[in-house]
Amino acid sequence: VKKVIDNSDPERFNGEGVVFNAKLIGVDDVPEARGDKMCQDKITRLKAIVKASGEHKLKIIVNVSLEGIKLIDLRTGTVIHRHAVHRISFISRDVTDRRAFGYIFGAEDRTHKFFGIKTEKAAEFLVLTLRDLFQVVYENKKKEMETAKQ
Ligand code: I3P
Repeated sequence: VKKVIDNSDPERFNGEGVVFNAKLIGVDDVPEARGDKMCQDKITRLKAIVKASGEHKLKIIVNVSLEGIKLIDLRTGTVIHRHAVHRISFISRDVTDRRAFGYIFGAEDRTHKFFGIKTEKAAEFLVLTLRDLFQVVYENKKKEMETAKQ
């Protein structure tokens, strides 16, 4: 039985959250926390690098939950990256490829890392899910602050 995901249900990010099949194009440092052109240049570059390597991109599961984004190696089940929502500074579509997008993560040491991802279906689904997650986390935080004030 196929699990039906209600895309308007804010509770869908609770617990295990939602998952997407994808591949990791690559990861690299970027100088800024945001920027469309910077991200487009970076994803183009990362695609060229992985192509030139002749290797397959790593198959991953992108897990989206209140904990943030987890990138999991599909084959081994190992979590290879964990990114809390408040540290994700930018999400960028790849305008040349409907199945690709990237995001920027602000690390503890204040460097910015770009993660380039190729989704199995349109990247739009994942991008919109992330937008929703940010909204839900924001609303939760707001409620928390209001409760704390009372
Ligand atoms: C593959 C083709 C696939 C691509 C795959 C390539 O090349 O471009 O579309 O998967 O990448 O190897 P070929 O047609 O020469 O077999 P994606 O579309 O998911 O990128 P991969 O090897 O990195 O999985």
